[in-house]
Amino acid sequence: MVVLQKTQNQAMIPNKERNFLFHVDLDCFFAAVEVREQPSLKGLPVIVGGDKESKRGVVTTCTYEARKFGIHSGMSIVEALNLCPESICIKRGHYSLYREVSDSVMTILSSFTDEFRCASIDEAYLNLTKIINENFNGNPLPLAVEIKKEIFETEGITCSIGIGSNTTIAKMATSQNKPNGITYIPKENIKEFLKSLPVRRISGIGPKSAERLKEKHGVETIGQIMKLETEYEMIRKYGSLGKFFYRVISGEGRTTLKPNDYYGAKSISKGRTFYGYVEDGEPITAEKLLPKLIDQVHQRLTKRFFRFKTVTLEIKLQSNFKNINKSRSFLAANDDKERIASTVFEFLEEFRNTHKDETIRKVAVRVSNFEKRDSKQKSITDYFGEK
Ligand code: TTP
Ligand code: MG
Repeated sequence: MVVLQKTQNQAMIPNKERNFLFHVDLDCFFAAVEVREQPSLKGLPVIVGGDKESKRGVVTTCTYEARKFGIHSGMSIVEALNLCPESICIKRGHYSLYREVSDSVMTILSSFTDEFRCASIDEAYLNLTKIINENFNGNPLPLAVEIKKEIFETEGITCSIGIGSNTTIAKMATSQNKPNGITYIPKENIKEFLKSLPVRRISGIGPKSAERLKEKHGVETIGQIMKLETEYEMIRKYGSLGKFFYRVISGEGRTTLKPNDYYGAKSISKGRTFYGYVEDGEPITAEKLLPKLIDQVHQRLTKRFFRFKTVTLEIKLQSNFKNINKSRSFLAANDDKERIASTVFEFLEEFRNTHKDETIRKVAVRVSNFEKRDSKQKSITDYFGEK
């Protein structure tokens, strides 16, 4: 679903003067990964954290189906099960898998712009001002759709995206339309957007500050704060918070990002868990799946102008969920699809010879150790060129 909030004034502001800050947040992240791994859980109220038998623990996160019953992060399992006794509890989450998926998502996001900042395990900011003004005629929506598509195609999970003229508004916009939404708040719509929101939705206003504002001033919505017009009045009434409120309401905020230096695209990988999947009545095998994965990895590689030195085949065993990785590094960087294919199939054959009784649960192809062919900013055709 796309929520596009516009006013007639928008046409008056030249596109070149707009800033486009994106905030991307994965939907019910840990729970989404668990559902992806166990597709039979799809559509069910699933809770990560807590033990159904002993009724101990707290909800780390839960699917949107569980949220319909009022279950949320931080709630005790006892309370959650009272609200929805049929909930499925995953006692021990797969934390290393969440980290892997997060890294993969961050790699995708960081490939859209150098101005990228990872804010937590499942959220990041991107400054896409230049590319949107230069290549998308000031329309941020096609890029938001592309980002969602890449994440879904690669990791099989959804995210929500908020777009605003600064990071504060972008983050607030994300929560407006979750899960799987895109919300764009143009600068001239900020006041209208903020008016009905609870004060707590402003990033930086925690539950304690919100409680104090309610008790001391009877303030619950941002609209109530907006009744005061000047910065002076806001400071007089709310102290240092008043200065902060004035900035947010006036649309002032961070419009550039200091990138984290640890997220460049370090690898491109494409994998699939195929336990239980069948195609044309036949179980899917690694042999059948690999050409498709190799194609997808190669497409991403060339889209991003990367040349790899290392090829890896990752195999997860069904018997004990252990990963077996086989890698080979070449002296010279290249972007040759045949090289990926021959290396990967050689590794698979080796694996079949040495693990005759093992069933493969997941297979992934990874290329890494990059050199960039051309470091120019991506152009529109890199995203929407022929496939
Ligand atoms: P969030 O993005 O806050 O939550 P979420 O992704 O589960 O749900 P939403 O769709 O509302 O974004 O946090 C990301 C992950 O961080 C979440 O899946 C689980 C973990 N987490 C904790 O470990 N402890 C916590 O208190 C919270 C809130 C989240
Ligand atoms: Mg999230």
